[in-house]
Amino acid sequence: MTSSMEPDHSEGGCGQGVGARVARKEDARHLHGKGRFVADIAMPDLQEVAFLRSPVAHARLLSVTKPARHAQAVIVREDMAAARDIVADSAFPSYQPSAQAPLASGKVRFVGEPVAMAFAPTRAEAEDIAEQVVAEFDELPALTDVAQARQLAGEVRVHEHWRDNTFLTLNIDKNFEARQREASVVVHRKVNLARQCMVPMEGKAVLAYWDHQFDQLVVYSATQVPHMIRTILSHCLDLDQARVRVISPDVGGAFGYKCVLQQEELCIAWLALTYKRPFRFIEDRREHLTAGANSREHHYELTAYADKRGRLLALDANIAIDGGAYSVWPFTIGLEPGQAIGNLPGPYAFDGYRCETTCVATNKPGFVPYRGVARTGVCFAMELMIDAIAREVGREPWEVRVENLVPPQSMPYVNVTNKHFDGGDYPASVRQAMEMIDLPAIRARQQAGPQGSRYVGVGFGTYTEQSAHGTSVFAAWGTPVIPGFDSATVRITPDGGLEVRVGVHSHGQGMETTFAQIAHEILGIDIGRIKLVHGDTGLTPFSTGTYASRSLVMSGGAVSRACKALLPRLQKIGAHMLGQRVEAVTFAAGAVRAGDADAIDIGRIADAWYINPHLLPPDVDAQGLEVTMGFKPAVDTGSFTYATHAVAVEVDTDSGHVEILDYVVVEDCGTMINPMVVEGQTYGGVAQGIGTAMFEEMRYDGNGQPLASTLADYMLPGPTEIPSIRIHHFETPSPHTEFGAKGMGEGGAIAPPAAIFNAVNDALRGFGVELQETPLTPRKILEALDAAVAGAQSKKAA
Ligand code: MCN
Ligand code: SMO
Repeated sequence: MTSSMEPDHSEGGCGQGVGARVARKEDARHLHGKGRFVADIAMPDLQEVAFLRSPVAHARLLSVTKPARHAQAVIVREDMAAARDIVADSAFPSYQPSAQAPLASGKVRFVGEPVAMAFAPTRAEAEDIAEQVVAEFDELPALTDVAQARQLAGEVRVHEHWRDNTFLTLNIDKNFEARQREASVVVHRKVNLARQCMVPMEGKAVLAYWDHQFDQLVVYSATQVPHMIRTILSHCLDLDQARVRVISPDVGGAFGYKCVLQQEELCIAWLALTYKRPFRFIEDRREHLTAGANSREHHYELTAYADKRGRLLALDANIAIDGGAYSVWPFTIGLEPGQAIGNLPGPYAFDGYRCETTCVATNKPGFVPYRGVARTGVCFAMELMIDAIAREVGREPWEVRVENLVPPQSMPYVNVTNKHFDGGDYPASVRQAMEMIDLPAIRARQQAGPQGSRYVGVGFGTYTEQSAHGTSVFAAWGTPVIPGFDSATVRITPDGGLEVRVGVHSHGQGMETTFAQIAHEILGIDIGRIKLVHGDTGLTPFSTGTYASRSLVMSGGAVSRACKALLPRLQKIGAHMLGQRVEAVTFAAGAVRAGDADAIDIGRIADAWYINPHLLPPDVDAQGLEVTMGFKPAVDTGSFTYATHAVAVEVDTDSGHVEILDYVVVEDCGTMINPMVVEGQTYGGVAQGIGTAMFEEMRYDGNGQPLASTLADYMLPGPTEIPSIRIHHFETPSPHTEFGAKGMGEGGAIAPPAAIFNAVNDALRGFGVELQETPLTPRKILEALDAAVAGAQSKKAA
C-alpha cells in the first residue's frame, strides 16, 4: 500500500484528466475583474434595501413606527403576514426549535436582528429612511454566555415557550467505566475556542425580481445551496417550487456562511413577490461583523484515562456550545453538537468514551456552520489532550500520537462513535510531518537554550475530516433536508463540446476546472470545451448543494457516472459510422475506434445526432447525447480524509509575540483530481485556521453588545502572518467513491489551532505554561508567563 500512497504528479504529466495540475479555468475572469457578483447586476427600477437592526441584545419590541413621509418604503413584520417564520426541526429528542421571523416580531434576541426594512433607489437613501424608523424596546437581561444562560433559565428565556435555554443535549457512553478502571494515568484539561465570524470577501448578497414572462420569482443569491434556498423560499412564501428560480452567480467566498437560509434572503424575495419589482440587499462589513455570523465557540472539559505509556483508554468529555439566538435552516444548531460529539475521538483507536454535549441559546447571532464545522474545535481539544498525556508520561508527543492512532493494518476501521474510516496510514502522516519539520533539529535548538527571550517549539495536529457524509448521517439527525443522490446532467453539444450541469455551487473551490477534468478523463474532450453550468435551479438538476466538503465526491461522482453512461451510446453511433459491429469498436481519447486505423471522434458523432441524423444507425439510442445520472457512495457515512499538520514556532517571552517559522501539512484525500487545487484549498484553510488560532475573536460585553464592528478591531491574519506552507500528499483511494477521491475542502482549517497551541506550549514548557484558549494573543501569553512566575515564587516562599 505504501507505494500506491506516494503519488506522482509531475507538472502536466497526466494531461488534463484526473490527477493533472492544470491551471484553474475560472481564474482568468476573476483576475481580469470580469466576475459577476450579485452587487454587479444592473436592473431597471432596482430598489436597494437597508435594515433597521436592533440596538439591544434582548428586549420586548413594543412598537415600530414608520416615518410618515416614507411609510410606503418601510416594511415591518405585520406587513409580511403571509410570510412564514424560519423554523428548522430536528429528530434529536431533546431539541427545542426556534422560530426566526423574517423581521423581528414581539421580541428581539440579538444586537443586529432585523426589525424593519426600508427601500429606495440607492442604499444611502434606504439607510436614511431606515434611520427614521422609531422602534421602542423594553429591555430584558441579556444572556451572553453558556453558564449564565443555564443559570438564569428560570427567570430569563431566549425563547419564552421553551423549558429552559438549551437547544439540545446529546449524550454518549461507550464502555467508559470499564476502560477508565484500567487506566493508571489521568489527565484533566479545560479547552476553549473563541467565537468567530467568517468574513468572506463578499458578505450576504441577494437580489430578487418577478419575471412576468415566466410568471416566476427569480432570486439571485450569493449562496452555496441554490436548490435548498428554492425549497425553503417556496415554503415560507407559499409558492410552487416551479415558480421560484434561484441563481447563485459568482460568489466571493462562502465558508459555510452561505449554506443556510438567511433571513434577508426571505425578506428580499418577499419584497419582489409582493411589489413585482426588483429589490437588492448587500451586507456591509459592519453588518457582517456585528449581526451576520457567529461560529466556533466551544467550551470543553476533558478527562483522559491512559496507561503508563500514554496509550489512551477512555475519554470523558463535556462540551458546551454557545448557539446564539436561532437555529439555522436546514442544518439546525444540532449540526454543531452532533459533529462535535461524533468527531471528538478523532483519528484515535480508543473505545471508552463518555461525552455530554449541550448547546445553549444566548442573545447573540445564531451559530452558522463554518469551514471545519465543529471539527476545528474537537481537533483542538483532542490534540491538546494528546500532548498533555505525553507530558504526563514523559514521552514525545509525536510518539504518543503514533501509538494511539488507528493503525493501517486495522483499516477499514469503525471507531467508537461508529465512524467508518475508509483507509490510509494515519501514523505515517505523523512520521512524515515529523521528518519534514525536522524535529531533531528543533530539539537540538531547544537543548542549546533560547536566543535571548526567544524560545522555539514544535507542535502537531492530526485529524480526520469526515467529508461528503450522506443520507444515513443526516437522517439520524432528522434535519429538514436530507441529502441523497446528487445528480449531474452531461450534454454533448452539436459541435462536440460538453455541457456539465450540477446543482452544487463553486465559489472558489475550482470546480469549473476539476469537474471538467473528470469529464475529460472519461470522454477525452478538451477541458477548454467543457462548460460547467452550476448554481441555477432553472438549469441544473437538484442537489442539496455545497457543504460538508461533498461536492467532488457527490456531484463529481455523478459527473463521472453520467459521462460513463454516454459511452455505449457513442460507441453504437461510432461503430455504425465506421461500418463496424459495436463489439468490434472501443472508445479511447475522445473517439470511437476500430483497431488503429479508423476513428470517429465525438464531434462527428454529435454532428450526426444533431444535424445529420441520416448517418445514425436505425436502432440508435433515442435518449441521445444527454444523460442525467445520480450518484451516492454505497457507504454513505462519509469519506475520511486525514492529515497531520506540524508547525515550528518561536515565542518571544518579552513581547508575547509568536512567529511561525515553518508549517507543513501531510494530507491524504484519496485520489486527487487536481493536486494544485487541493493545495490551494489547503493553503486557504490553513490561513483561516491560523486566524482561529491566533487572531480572531468576536467578543460581547455583558449587555450582549458586540465589541468588534470593523476590521480594525476584529483581527484577521494578513499575508505577513501566513507562512509559506509545505504540503506532502499521500493518496490512498477510497473504496467507495468514483476514482477513489475523498473530500477535503474544509480540512486545512481544522488543525492549525491544535498544532500552533501545541507548538507554543512546547516552547514554553520550561515555564510550566500551557495555553488552552483561542486566540493566542501576546497578552494571554504574557499573563500566563506572569502567573507561572508568580506561582513559582509563592511556592518557593512557602
Ligand atoms: N478536490 C480534488 N481532489 C480531491 C478532493 C477535492 O481535486 N481528492 C478538489 C475538488 O474537485 C474541488 C475542491 O478540491 O474543486 C474542493 O472539493 P470538496 O472537498 O468536494 O469541497 P466542496 O467543493 O464541496 O467545497 C466545500 C468546502 C467547504 S464545506 C467549505 S466551508 C469551503 C471549502 O470547501 N468553502 C470555501 N473551500 C472553500 N474555498 C473557497 N475558495 N471558498 C470557500 O467559500
Ligand atoms: S462549513 Mo462548509 O459549507 O460545510
